[in-house]
Amino acid sequence: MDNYVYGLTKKQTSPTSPQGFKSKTDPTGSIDRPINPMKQLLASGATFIARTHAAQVKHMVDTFERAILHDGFSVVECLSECVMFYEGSFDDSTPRKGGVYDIIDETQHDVQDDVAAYQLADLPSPGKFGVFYQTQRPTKNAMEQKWIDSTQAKLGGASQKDILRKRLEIMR
Ligand SMILES: Cc1ncc(C[n+]2csc(CCOP(=O)(O)OP(=O)(O)O)c2C)c(N)n1
Ligand SMILES: [Mg+2]
Repeated sequence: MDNYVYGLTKKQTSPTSPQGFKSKTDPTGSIDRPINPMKQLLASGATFIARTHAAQVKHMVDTFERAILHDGFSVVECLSECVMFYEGSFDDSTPRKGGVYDIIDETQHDVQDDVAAYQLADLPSPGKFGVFYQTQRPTKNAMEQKWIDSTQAKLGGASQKDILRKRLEIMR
C-alpha cells in the first residue's frame, strides 16, 4: 500500500513522495528523487507483480485474487490516497476526478517479458495498472516437499499441523 507519504506519523516525506512535496521534513518541498517500487520488485525475483488502486475496488479485488492464486512470490502495489496528509495524490488515475485509469491490455503486453515490465514501470504518473509481470519458477514450497514427505513418513503419516505442533513443543 503506497500513499506517497508517511501518514501514520502525520506527514513526513516518504521514499515515494514526488519531488517538490511539502511535508514536515521538507517544508520547502522534497528534493530527493523518489524510488520506483515496481522496478525494485522486478529486481527482487518476485514472480507476480501488479499495480492496482484502492478506489478501483473491482480491479483491486480481481488483482488480489490473481496474486493469491499465483504459485510463487506475489506482490501487488496498491495506490491508496491519504485524504488527511496527501489529498489528491492519485487524481490523475481516478476517472471521477478527471484522471485516466489505464489498464494494461494483456493481449498486447507479454507478462513474461521482464524488460517490457521494466518499461511499464518507467512510465510517468499516472502510469498503467494491472499485471506487469508473471512467470512460473520452481517455488520454495515445491523444493521443501521432500522434507515434509520424509518427516511425515517417519512419523507414521502425521499431518503437517501435528508435525508443527510437535516441533513447537520441543522448542518450548
Ligand atoms: C524502523 C521504524 N522506524 C520508524 C518507525 C515509526 N513509524 C511508524 S508509522 C511510520 C510511517 C509509516 O508510513 P507508511 O509506511 O508510508 O504508512 P502510512 O502511515 O502512510 O500508511 C513511521 C515512520 C517504525 N515503526 N519503524
Ligand atoms: Mg505511506
